[in-house]
Amino acid sequence: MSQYLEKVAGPADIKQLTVAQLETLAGEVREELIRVLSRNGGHLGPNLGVVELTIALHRVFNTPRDKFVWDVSHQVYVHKILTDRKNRFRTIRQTDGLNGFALRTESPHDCYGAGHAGTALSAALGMAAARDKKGTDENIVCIFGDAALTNGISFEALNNIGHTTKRFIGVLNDNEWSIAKNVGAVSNYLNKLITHPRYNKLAKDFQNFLSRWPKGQVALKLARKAEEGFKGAITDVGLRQTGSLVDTDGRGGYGSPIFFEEMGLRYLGPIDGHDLPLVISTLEFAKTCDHPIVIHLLTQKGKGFEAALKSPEKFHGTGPFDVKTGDSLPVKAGTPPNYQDVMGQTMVKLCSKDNTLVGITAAMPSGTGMKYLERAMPDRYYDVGIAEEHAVIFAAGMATMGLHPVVAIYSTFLQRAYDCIHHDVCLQDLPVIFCMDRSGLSANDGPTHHGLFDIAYLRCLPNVIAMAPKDEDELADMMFTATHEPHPTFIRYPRGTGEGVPLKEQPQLLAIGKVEIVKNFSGSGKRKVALFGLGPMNNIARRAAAQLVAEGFDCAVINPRFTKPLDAGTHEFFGKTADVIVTLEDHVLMGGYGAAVLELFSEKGVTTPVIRIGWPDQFIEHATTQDELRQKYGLTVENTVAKVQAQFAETPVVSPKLIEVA
Ligand SMILES: Cc1ncc(C[n+]2csc(CCOP(=O)(O)OP(=O)(O)O)c2C)c(N)n1
Repeated sequence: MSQYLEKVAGPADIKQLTVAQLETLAGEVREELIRVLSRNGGHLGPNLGVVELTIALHRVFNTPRDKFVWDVSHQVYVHKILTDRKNRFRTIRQTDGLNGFALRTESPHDCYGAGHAGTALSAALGMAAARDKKGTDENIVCIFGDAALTNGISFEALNNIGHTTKRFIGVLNDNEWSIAKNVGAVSNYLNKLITHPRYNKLAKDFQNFLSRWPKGQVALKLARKAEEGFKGAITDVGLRQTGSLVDTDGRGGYGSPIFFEEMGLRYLGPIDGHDLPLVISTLEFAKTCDHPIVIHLLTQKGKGFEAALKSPEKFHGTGPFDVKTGDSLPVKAGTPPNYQDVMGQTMVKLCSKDNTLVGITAAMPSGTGMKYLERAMPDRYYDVGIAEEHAVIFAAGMATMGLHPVVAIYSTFLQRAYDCIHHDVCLQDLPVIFCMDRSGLSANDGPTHHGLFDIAYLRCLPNVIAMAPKDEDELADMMFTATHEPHPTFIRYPRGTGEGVPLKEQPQLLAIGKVEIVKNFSGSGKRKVALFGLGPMNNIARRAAAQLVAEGFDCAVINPRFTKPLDAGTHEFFGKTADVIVTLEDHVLMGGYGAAVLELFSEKGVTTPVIRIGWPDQFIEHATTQDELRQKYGLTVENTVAKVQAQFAETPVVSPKLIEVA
């Protein structure tokens, strides 16, 4: 039974509690997070790490008037609980429930939506600039993780802050982890800041100093004084860092906050992000600053839950788990492998035979399956951080030197690198292989994560070869085929488990731009339906065909394999021999595979009706399962069958083509 959480109906209630009561509240919030996420799954580790920070933010600031902008916003669960959504928290990531990210339509306390990394600093700076222009005085607080600093956009924003506004509060939530361990020079730099012995001492002094004082003007004044002394000392160390001080890692000395200072931000920290009174005092202090400021908080991902502390990567985003042990719920025997595992294992297999191949991930070694390569052949593996644009151009550079890079990026995150795909890879016709995981729905995550646009954004680019496997074995074939291509190749495949087909020992080469005819017309003379089921939708096409055959139709099922180049001959042939064509795709209809078929038919003068099954022209919400959304939007066997039936109900019983066949 919670003592305080029950009584907190909104941020105003947080302001009524003492610091000791808020500390108890922090424990209750953690219990609620663990309880709900053990059932629903979600971003447990990141949220356990920001409990004190979020309480402190709501203690010091007043949303919705003040604005909190969260990077990625996967760590907003505590904010949701403390604002106006506590009673609905148990519905998070479920159908009709709360979204797992900040969502403007969900609450006035969510001033900016996200799901992709690296956007918060720019958005918050835009808000600050707008505020300054309007002459209002709300506080804009940007909360961003250490991994957000591996992202280019964050740096573009940092570059602008100093000369754009005088009032900007950045909170760097540094837990040393991205999803996997954070990578690169920025991560090293932040570590150096933390490990400086003198700096730690000063930070401790500073913490002790602040925590001794009650809230209020005196504390604020002294806080400022302390901060000034602290900063001066550190700057001094920074200037002398090539001197007698010993390097922490032998690669360039201790860190100094000069980097932030030169960017025009006052730097304060690092401070213990779980020391609630200290975080509150520091934020109070930041509120009074008439200069952009960044507060460097050290937090622990998974704080308060042993299993999450032990396995930060697993609990970054977890499925349901056992609260006592932290173990994931057992997978049913016979469950097919995940696409990402097949991709990772195939990568290792291909790399062991072809030493021009290398693998690149943008901070998603587990999510994409690149972790298999990391383990098996670390010298062939690159994690570039949350830096999709860089990943693509980096691959382009490698390709010019004779390597054959495989870039594994979720379809939705690849959107960010569109210009790099166009300008660097396709325009130069470089042999980069793109493995686009999560093409299709990411049901629990929702619209920020659904990968429903890649066919449209790729098929208009020259030199592209774009494929979609109907099952996990064909994914391996497509990867193998791509390694033989001197052009950019893109393979889209869904989240989750495959079809359960056996995996061949050796993947086979596919003919570029050729379909697979899964089942041809029987020649029975009945009404002819040709179903083109792309990727995982081929399964639905096959099942719909079986039902239609039982209802008296003659069905062909085609696995298109390629969305570019289209197999023009086979599409035209079926277009001219069938009474109805059905295209099925796990993609938006606009600009997608079905649209490509319509364009082709228009060029070839094929007038056969085409039923297109796919996602409508709207952003698709989140839901508990993919199946629920497919049911709702008609990407199902039943709807396919019903549409075919309706088509024939609208056309004469005996079509001209039936007469021809007869
Ligand atoms: C553009 C983009 N690429 C990849 C991701 C996947 N992703 C979600 S959270 C995350 C790590 C975030 O780390 P950090 O900002 O340090 O926050 P933490 O989870 O450690 O609190 C990544 C890589 C994403 N959301 N957006």
